[in-house]
Amino acid sequence: MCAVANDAMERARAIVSRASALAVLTGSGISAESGVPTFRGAGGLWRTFRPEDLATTQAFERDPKLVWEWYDWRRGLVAAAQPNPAHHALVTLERRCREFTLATQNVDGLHALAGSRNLILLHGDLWTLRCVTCGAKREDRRVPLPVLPPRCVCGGLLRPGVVWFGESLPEGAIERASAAAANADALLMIGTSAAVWPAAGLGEVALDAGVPVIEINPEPTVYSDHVLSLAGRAGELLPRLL
Ligand code: BJW
Ligand code: ZN
Repeated sequence: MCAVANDAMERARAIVSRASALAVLTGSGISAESGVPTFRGAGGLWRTFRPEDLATTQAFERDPKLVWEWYDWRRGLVAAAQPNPAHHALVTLERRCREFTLATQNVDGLHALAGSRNLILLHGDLWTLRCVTCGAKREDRRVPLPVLPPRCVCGGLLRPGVVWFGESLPEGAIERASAAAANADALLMIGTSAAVWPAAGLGEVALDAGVPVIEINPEPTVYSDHVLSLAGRAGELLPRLL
């Protein structure tokens, strides 16, 4: 028996089927059914690890080896994961829409692996390494990395190419995602607690512009009372939405 009321699902279907321009924001919950841990809530990474020890520039400056050991472990989890029906459903939606923008907070690369094209990586990605000295970037998918912490050819430390707390998002990323949310026929917010800014603000951007927002999440968020909320797992509900 599905928890989502049929009329909520029907309303969401009507909005999505009429939309020719869609914006989507995803968070770690969309990859939960692929076996990738979320951050908050039961089993979330921040239940076991402190973000200030592992996901800030200060933590990296203090102990780059410790930070890299954690990222190397996570790279291993993600390397073993495959896109799930929710990632695949978004690829189908992209093919159907005239305009489709997928802004993800995820660093796991599963949207790209599934075949999503117009992607905005708000928080970077796990497979890009960046030199803290010369700024050079390189892709490295080896798991585990042979030496921790890895070093650049210039001798500088390489860091994970992700966005830590207190850091700016990649140039232009939030601006492009905001423009997509404000100009879409609907915004889908999938598998995010909407606790982290500025990504969480995309829902407000859409609501302020009069764009209908559909949320898919088994747990309520700050948006749930203000949008069309489908309570359930993305891997089940997104394919039904199509
Ligand atoms: C399912 C499911 C299933 C489960 N199906 N769903 C304004 C106000 C307040 C604070 C700030 C602000 N502006 C900036 C800040 C500070 C900070 C911030 O937001 N802090 C808050 C926590 C208070 N933001 C920043 O520092 C950002 N930078 C910035 O704004 O720069 C300018 C600036 C700096 C300083 C001051 C002011 C301005 C950068 C944020 C970087 C976030 N980095 C991380 C780590 C990335 C690298 C890594 O992966 O290691 O990004 S933290 C972590 O949270 C990760 C995620 O992308 C992000 C969001 O989490 P997400 O994806 O929503 O996951 P969860 O676990 O929270 O939620 C999962 C959801 O899925 C749950 O709701 C489940 O129910 C659901 N779910 N199974 C569907 N099957
Ligand atoms: Zn370098």
